[in-house]
Amino acid sequence: TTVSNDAALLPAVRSFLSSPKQLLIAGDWVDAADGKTFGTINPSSEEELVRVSQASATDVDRAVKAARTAFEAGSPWSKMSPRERSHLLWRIGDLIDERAEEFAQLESLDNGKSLASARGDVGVAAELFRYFAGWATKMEGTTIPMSVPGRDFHAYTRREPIGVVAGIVPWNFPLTMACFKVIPAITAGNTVVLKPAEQTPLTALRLGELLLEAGVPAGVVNVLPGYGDAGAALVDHAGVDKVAFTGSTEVGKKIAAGASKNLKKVSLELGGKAPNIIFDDADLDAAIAGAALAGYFNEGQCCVNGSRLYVQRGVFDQVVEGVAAAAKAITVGDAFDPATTMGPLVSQEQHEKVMGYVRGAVADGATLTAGSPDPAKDRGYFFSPTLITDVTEDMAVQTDEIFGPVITAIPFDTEDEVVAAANNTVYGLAAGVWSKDLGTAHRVGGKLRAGTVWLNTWHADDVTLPRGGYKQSGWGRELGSFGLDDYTELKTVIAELR
Ligand code: TXE
Repeated sequence: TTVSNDAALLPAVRSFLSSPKQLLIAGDWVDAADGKTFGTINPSSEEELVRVSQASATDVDRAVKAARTAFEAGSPWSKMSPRERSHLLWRIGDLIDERAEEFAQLESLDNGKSLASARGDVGVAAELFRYFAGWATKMEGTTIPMSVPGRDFHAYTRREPIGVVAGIVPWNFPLTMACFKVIPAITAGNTVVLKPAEQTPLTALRLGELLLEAGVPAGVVNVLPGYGDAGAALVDHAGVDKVAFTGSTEVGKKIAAGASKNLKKVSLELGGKAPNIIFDDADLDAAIAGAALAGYFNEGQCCVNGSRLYVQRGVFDQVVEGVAAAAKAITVGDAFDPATTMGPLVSQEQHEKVMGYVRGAVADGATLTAGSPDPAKDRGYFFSPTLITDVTEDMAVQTDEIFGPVITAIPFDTEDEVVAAANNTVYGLAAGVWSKDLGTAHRVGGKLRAGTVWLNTWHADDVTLPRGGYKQSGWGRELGSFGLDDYTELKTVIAELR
């Protein structure tokens, strides 16, 4: 068997994994034009789960044409009323709930996150469909007065879909990231070509099956598993009107450059290096638990992960001790083991990257207060939650996004000093402040240059809330009402009343 814990798998999951996975183009499951496939790996066991068709530029062209045809005036999709779209979205949310355990098992197998964590992600995906189902009927415009002496006008705005949207997503939340792109896009009436990450294609493919089952017309959502070359081909394709990307800042820059050739619309959700600031008047129990959650949730593979911990000097030792204890209390193990509270990292590449940063910090003179630079187990991409002290601001472990369960802790004395240090980064995705003083919390939160600021909490979230990055953490905002703006064109209509 290729699955380490075969017995625990639902029959539906076993059946899904029993045949090679194909591309979804124009409502059909098809092989890649050149017949290429790749294996997707279970990070807990390092075993191949299933072969998956690998899209190339030829497949991208086929999928974009299918999405274009599905978008065109007169197509079943273009004729679907907002209310029908709303009902369809709600139905998909319910279908996901019905198949929740199946999605959770696939996500956990493919990504390595614990089953409990995967179940949480699947719940978010279902809720995202229902949240946006409400918006489909509320894409309103405004009427705007005009003042032209002696003449009468009626002017109003309409929100219209942009066209074909390319969604390119990463591996850390494979299903929810796919949903972040697909759902607002189709809510607004666009069509989509989705490229899941090469590490984690399975739940996006299963979602593709479910969308067809729910009645989404052929070609409205196409799913193309593949590597960066398929993503780049989407960015280059003249038939794509907008690119929505979540991933590394490095690739985000390539996408912005590529899309500028024909000025496609672009939204980007990129890397982060979030500062988490604990003042000495904080509720320390909550702050310590929050700091561990901030750094270690999702194996630390989270763009809003609170990786830079700043603690006021008077409570520094106490907080470091608390976070180190929390790190040591985490059970690292196979994603399917119910005792597991931290699964493996997603891939060997990611494992080597994280290990390299920790070894580098030790070589530079930093202290490992919790964790180890070496793998936690012989097999699987496991990594112990790590806390590093005696860090300086110029160390790579402090400046770079690591994307693993690694927190650095640095003491500070004054508010001005910590705000300057916190903002001294090219990133600006998230930040947090812990203080019982409302003035301190809100004042410091206001000074932090980040798209999300948590006060006395971390990772608290809802599908209703917009998110996105300042600085090199991205362009645009996702979710909430603002999240739809990036998937629509605004048309101003001016009629003269003669
Ligand atoms: O990301 P990539 P990787 C960060 C994190 C991580 C690092 C590398 O620090 O360690 O990025 O991860 C597709 N044109 N984040 O290499 O390469 C790729 O196939 C178009 C933060 O996995 O950015 C995948 O579908 N597309 C992040 C997607 O881009 C291209 C989440 C993301 O992969 C492409 C993930 C190209 N030239 C990693 N090259 C976050 N913000 O949450 C690759 N891709």
